[in-house]
Amino acid sequence: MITLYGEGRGFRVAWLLEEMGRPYRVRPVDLLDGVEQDTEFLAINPAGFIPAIVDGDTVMVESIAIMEYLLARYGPGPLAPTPDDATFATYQQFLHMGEAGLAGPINAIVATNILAPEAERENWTTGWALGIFKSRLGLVSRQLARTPLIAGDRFTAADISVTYALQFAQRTIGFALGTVELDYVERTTARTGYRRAMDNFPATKAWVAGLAGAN
Ligand SMILES: N[C@@H](CCC(=O)N[C@@H](CS)C(=O)NCC(=O)O)C(=O)O
Repeated sequence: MITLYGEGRGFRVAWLLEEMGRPYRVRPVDLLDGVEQDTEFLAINPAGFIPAIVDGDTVMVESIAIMEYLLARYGPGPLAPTPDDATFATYQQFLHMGEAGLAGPINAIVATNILAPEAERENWTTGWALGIFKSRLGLVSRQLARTPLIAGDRFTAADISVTYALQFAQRTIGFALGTVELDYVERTTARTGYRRAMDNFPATKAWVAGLAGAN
């Protein structure tokens, strides 16, 4: 059975596995407590970040790469359009943009807000990172004006990638999404796979429950 280390962006992986109907177990990793003592996890990912998976002899990090691995290894099924599909390029673009252009830049702001000395919390770099997020969000909005889901009419792994990123921005820096994005998140998170994954993520569930007005 696949072991998924860590919540956080591990949610993308859990959601995908729920949609694919594949069994997995979640092995919690407490980043806030410090991973230095967690020698079992450090043996899996010496760099100490989450998520990671162990699938037989395969060990992997990077949430989007893990999703691509799982879809290629056990799918793809309807969650990943094949290269001959008209939506393939859009799918690939937003699958990666969810992390590279949306959630990734937000990391810089979150880390600065939590870890930087008070006087250094608002700086050029956080402004730059927010600008990157907003410019990519513009592409998301443009696409959602054309299609109900990010790569067309069908729910795909790119929706998992982008939905996670939009919620990450909402929940961590209180980013106010527009109506089009809010409606989109409502659509994608209404899925059973989302709810099931959330039920396997107690720390995330508790954190989200503590945030006023978040879904
Ligand atoms: N690009 C990576 C980002 C991973 C990432 O930023 N993980 C966070 C938690 S969601 C983390 O482990 N932060 C601590 C660290 O990077 O040391 C991915 O998509 O998996």
